[in-house]
Amino acid sequence: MSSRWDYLKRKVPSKQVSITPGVAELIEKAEEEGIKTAWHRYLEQQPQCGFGLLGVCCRNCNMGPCRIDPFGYGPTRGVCGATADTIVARNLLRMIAAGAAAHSDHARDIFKVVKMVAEGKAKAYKITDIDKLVWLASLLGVPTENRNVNDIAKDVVEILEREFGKQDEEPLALVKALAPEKRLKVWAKAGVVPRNIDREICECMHRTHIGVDADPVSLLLHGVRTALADGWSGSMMATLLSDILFGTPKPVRSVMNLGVLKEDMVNIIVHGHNPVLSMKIVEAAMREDMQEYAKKFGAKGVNVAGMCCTGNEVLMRLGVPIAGNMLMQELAIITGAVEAIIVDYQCVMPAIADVAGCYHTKVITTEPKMKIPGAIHIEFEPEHADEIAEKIVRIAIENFPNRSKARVHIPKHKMEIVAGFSVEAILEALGGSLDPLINALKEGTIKGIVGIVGCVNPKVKHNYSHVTLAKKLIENDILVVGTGCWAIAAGIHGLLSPEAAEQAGPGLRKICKALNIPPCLHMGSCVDCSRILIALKALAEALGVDIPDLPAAGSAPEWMSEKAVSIGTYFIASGVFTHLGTIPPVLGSKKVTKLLTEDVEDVVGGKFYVEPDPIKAAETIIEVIKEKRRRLGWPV
Ligand code: SF4
Ligand code: MSK
Repeated sequence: MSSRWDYLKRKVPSKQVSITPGVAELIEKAEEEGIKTAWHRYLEQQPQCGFGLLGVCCRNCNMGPCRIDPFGYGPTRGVCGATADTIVARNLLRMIAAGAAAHSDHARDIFKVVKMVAEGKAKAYKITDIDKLVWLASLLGVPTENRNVNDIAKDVVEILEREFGKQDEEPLALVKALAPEKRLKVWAKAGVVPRNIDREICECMHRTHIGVDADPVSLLLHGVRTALADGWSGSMMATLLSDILFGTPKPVRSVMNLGVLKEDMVNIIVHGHNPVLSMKIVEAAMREDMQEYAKKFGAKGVNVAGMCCTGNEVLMRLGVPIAGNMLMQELAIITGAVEAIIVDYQCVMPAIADVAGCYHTKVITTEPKMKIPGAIHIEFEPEHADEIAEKIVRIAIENFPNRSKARVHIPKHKMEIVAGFSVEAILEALGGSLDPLINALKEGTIKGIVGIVGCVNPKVKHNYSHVTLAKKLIENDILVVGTGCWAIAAGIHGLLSPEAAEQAGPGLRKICKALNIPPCLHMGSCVDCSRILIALKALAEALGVDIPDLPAAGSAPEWMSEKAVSIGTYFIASGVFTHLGTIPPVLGSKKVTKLLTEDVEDVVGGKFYVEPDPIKAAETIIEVIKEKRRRLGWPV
């Protein structure tokens, strides 16, 4: 049976869909070989459903699905009587719930490994950053003096376990310990202090069930509470425990883009978000015996490259090169040079199994909660991490002779980068104190700080907004920090190297050169947006102000995931003016749109601003930063 694709024979305008070198040539290779990518499937989906785009479609019960006519000619209420305002707010709340669940469940998985280490049950792992454990323990009121590391870790995990399960109305322990006093007061006044990660997510699902919460204000406020549970506890926990387990990132040199794949080596890609197995895979692959084993199969050795945020995690701690961001996962396989792609979870397209089926590539899923038809499933067990990692590396190596050399095409492009700017690393670069940064901000040498985060999305030109916005901001002496797929876009396009300081305005350039840092700082993976919260808190407290007073902003220029909705929401709730470059599905309700882009600022100090054009967005962000500087009495 011929598919719609065969019928339409649609081609992707390969040179127009991305600014990233190597992408167009692999899209063209895919078309020559009859393989579809996300860009092709995006074309096939056109026109996308207008009701869905506006957020006015509801299928929360079986009286529906219902949709509201945004122009007022058709139905104005669902069968149950829900209005567009209710439906849009409910849908958004479910997106926040899913995003917060993804981050926080990731935290739970890391938590489980740390707990096993503390109990002596996961011999493959150890507490690497003891200072960070002691710091966290002190914040949580756990005694640390004259105690052994595992005993401290046991007490810490006992407190963190309650973040998911406690039933009282008290704030989450990490929120109480880490959020600025001023923010806690604002959240208490708005009634949005999070109490329990799982409870807030569960309550999202309850409130959005047929016949429960119909008030958009009440729904959105619970969205804020849920997102705060994610940012200041779930994601925060994932970051802190990953640092404790694997070490807090320090600046590290590496390389990014598809050219990191090697023609004469076994290429393994680690993809997803959780580093617990991928760290072990990198260790196993780098072992001398595995490198030798690869030679037996005709390769020169084993090369591991990262993809998306698992890539960011292993890059920051082991310097592993990154092959690309989310939209490049299929392209990496289309090079024909990947022996195995090992995935954990989140942002892994099910389509990679189909694409891999056209080559010799093995897709290996490793998490009990993430399986893909057509993939091999080798389940991760922390107690046997080393053995599982070795088994996977061997599978990849043994697959090398199956590679069809005639079909290999690796784009040559790659870019040198420096990544790994945790808050601690930034402090160290500043000489151990925030003072140089604060003085630079006060004088106006650096005008402000913007966190750019989030995904890539075939709705917009791949990596264009990420790079354009970042360039425009640094030209205007605004320091850019960021995470996730933005960080990979910035790296591929040369913004993560100290030499990129040449592209910055005179003030920022001077500071970057003095400190030998890039003007755009790679702070990690999506869950590491929590690092940006800690940086904002430190700055606000050092200046004696609240986060909304800082000359700072956030942006997700090409976002697509529900996690990004949760991140954006905890940014605004933490007092950050937050730009979105792709339009969220809320325009079907004027009320919800106004609440998110105007009214919410009076409640929590931050708000959303939607602008697809990155140049216009940069201009607005610069104006917002100027206004904040004026209010602080600092030169503009
Ligand atoms: Fe329709 Fe209401 Fe059911 Fe939604 S909850 S599908 S609006 S009847
Ligand atoms: S991987 S959530 S596409 S940043 Fe973190 Fe990239 Fe967004 Fe996934």
